[in-house]
Amino acid sequence: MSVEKLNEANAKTALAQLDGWEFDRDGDAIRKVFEFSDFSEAWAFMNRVALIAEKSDHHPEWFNVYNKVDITLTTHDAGGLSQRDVDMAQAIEAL
Ligand code: H2B
Repeated sequence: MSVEKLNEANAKTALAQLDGWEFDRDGDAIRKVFEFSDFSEAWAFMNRVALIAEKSDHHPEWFNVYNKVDITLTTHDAGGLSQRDVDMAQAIEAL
């Protein structure tokens, strides 16, 4: 699926509405670190994100240690940040 990279203005507007998400990789990605009470809670969260990712065919780059889940969203097909990343971040926030 071809997806367009968001321009800087649209990316900033989108990010302003996403609690705790920040630009990474010179604006080509967005990132947030989630913290839970323990590994079990973190893993439960990751399971739910994984279901969203498979359903939307859009997959996070993520890193987990114990109770922390560090998520980076970028669109490889677009070579940067796209609406798909924003949609994914919103879906994660809605969990
Ligand atoms: N995930 C992310 N984050 N970016 C992509 O460009 C992407 C993806 N592309 N998941 C999808 C899968 C693509 O590889 C398949 C073929 O649609």
